[in-house]
Amino acid sequence: MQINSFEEYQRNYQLSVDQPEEFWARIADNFLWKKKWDKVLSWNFSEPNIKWFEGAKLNITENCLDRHLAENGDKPAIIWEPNDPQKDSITLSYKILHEQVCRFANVLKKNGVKKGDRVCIYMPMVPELAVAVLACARIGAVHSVVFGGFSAKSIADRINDAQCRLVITADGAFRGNKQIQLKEVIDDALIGCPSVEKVIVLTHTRTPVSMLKGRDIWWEDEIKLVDTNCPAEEMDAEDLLFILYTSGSTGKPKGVVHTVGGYMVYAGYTFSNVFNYQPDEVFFCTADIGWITGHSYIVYGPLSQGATTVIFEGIPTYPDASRMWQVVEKHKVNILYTAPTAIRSLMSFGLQPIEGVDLTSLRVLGSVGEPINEEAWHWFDENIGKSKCPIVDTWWQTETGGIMISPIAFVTPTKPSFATLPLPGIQPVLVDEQGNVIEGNDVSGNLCIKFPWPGMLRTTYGDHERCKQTYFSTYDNMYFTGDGCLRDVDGYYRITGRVDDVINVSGHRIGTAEVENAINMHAGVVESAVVGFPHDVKGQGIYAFVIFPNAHGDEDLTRKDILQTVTRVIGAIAKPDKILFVSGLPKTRSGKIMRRILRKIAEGDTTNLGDITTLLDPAVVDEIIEKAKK
Ligand code: 6R9
Repeated sequence: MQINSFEEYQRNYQLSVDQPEEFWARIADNFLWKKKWDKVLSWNFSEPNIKWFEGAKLNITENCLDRHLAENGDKPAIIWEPNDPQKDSITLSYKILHEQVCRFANVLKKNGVKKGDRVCIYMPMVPELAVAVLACARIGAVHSVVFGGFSAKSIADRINDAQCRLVITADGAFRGNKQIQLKEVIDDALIGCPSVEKVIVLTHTRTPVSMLKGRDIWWEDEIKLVDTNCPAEEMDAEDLLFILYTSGSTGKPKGVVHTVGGYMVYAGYTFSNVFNYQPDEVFFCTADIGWITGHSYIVYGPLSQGATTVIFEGIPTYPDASRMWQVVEKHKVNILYTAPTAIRSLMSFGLQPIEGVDLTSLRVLGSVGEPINEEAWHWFDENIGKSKCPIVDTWWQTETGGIMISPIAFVTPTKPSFATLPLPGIQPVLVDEQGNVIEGNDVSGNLCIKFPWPGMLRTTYGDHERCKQTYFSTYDNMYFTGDGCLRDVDGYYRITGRVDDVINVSGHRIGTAEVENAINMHAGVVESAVVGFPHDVKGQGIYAFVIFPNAHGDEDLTRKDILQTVTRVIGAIAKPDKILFVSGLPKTRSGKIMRRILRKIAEGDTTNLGDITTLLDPAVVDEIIEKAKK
């Protein structure tokens, strides 16, 4: 299923458009099914109702583990690199990983988890996180991984939305020179989560934690009570595999739902092709498993292809800015998949951290999460890839399950800051505000996809109407991505950023409405408006305009109070970079905040604010501009 030339790509692409069912059936044949499908695809984008490989039976963990045992049982499946470089790394072979997954799956069963039950996972980046994820999949439980940076309230909202029965966590996590008290956060969250019956706690940082009788149990104790024999649950292709929450235009994060068969095929196919993965290569994706990139390209994609995948607990700048390169050298990484924000941050340390580090193992570089600026692209290319490694700038989303528009390494000619061309099976269209499809090249518009692909979301958990409204109602019969995009003279795609009220901070999606809700929870705040602004390292920063009538006393302290409130409500990742106290917000006569104006002010570009005559009180704009200058 690997594409090896541009001509082959074109042939495959054409086939995927002309005969999508034949195309995907052929790809799906490379996976292990307990029973093959009756029908490859049935769909409509109006309800929406999307089914891939209907009637097929499988278990994704047999594809990620069992099928590699006979020939590759001793091959490393996971290489774990700890936060502290002085500590030993750990390698788990496919055989050992299989054993651990089966054993932990039995722990879940013993604690009452059944097929279809939801399990929340809130863990550090340790091998046991992958074990927990795969153990859920083994028994047909639906995992909902929550990133370690979210607050107790965010976790509680997610647990309640999915009605999770069990939580898997650890005492704490190491991140650079910080420790995060994960169990404490879970304890706070669970005060408001009646659906949770059991909490399994892994020891990692070994900080003191409270253990509630009847509810909290230790991972290490539980695994002693079960054996390693756990037959894989037979799943329908369209059974739920996982829920992953992501931000949108409205205040409440959505639980994006992925199903077993299509997701597996798409994650595996894109992994194998985009990175041109070769047997025995080491693949290092620097994302956290708490995000979709980690789901698809640390766990499911690589393991389904029998690859060796690196799990890195730490951060690129700890203990110093050479760490990521040290990890590459130490584990002889062949493919490095990271984010523009990490590249920009490491760029700022100059070339010294790379000096003397052996990066010759690298063959392919990847970028994901946000637009990569040309400067960062060239720096990555020249200093890390030594101008020899193709860079795959991969555009995709939590909702798409896997990479959508991207070069295929060694196949697609690249162009800095362009995601280039759609992968086989993906039919992008650019649409104007009125919903007209924009044909031809050298054009830009809103990016939509007009035909289903196996990895696409099926629904938003517990609220199908919301899925329809968010993705399938803006334009008829199309999936709307929320991104703006241009197609250049060569037909190459360049993603220009979100066109909705979502900000992309260091590759993390944050809804402006979510941040506003959090700020507004502070007792003294009357109203707030949040917009994104260009940030040298993070890509975008968060700028909050806040009406706080009594902030005059100590503005700095009030700012800190607001940051603390946001940290409590969402998590530290959503803290505004700038807070400006204002006496009013620019509103239209119908009461809508004109964000366009605030965005301009946040960018520091006040020369052309456009038409402000429709504002209720135009004077407020001058006041904000004056304050923003200070
Ligand atoms: C995989 C992931 C999705 C949003 C997406 C877009 C932005 C992702 C990008 C990119 C430009 C790329 N995005 N990859 N923008 N070039 N190569 O990041 O999923 O967290 O859901 O974010 O990220 O705006 O809509 P997710």
